[in-house]
Amino acid sequence: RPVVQTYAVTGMTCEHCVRAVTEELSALPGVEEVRVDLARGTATVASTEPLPVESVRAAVDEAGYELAGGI
Ligand code: 9UX
Repeated sequence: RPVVQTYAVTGMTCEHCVRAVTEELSALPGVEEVRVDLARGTATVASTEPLPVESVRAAVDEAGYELAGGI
């Protein structure tokens, strides 16, 4: 079954931010589903294997935002 982890992402303020983060995280190997909650400032990722935090950080950075940590 998938591994589900929620991360705090800072800097997202609109639906375009949400889309950018969703697309970058979705491109990581093994990711099956991404749900970004703009109001909470979180991204929840379901993946086939645990994701290296540095991969998640790099994806969020690539989108233009900052990974604040795991929740
Ligand atoms: Mo919306 Mo997000 O115009 O950085 S894309 S604020």
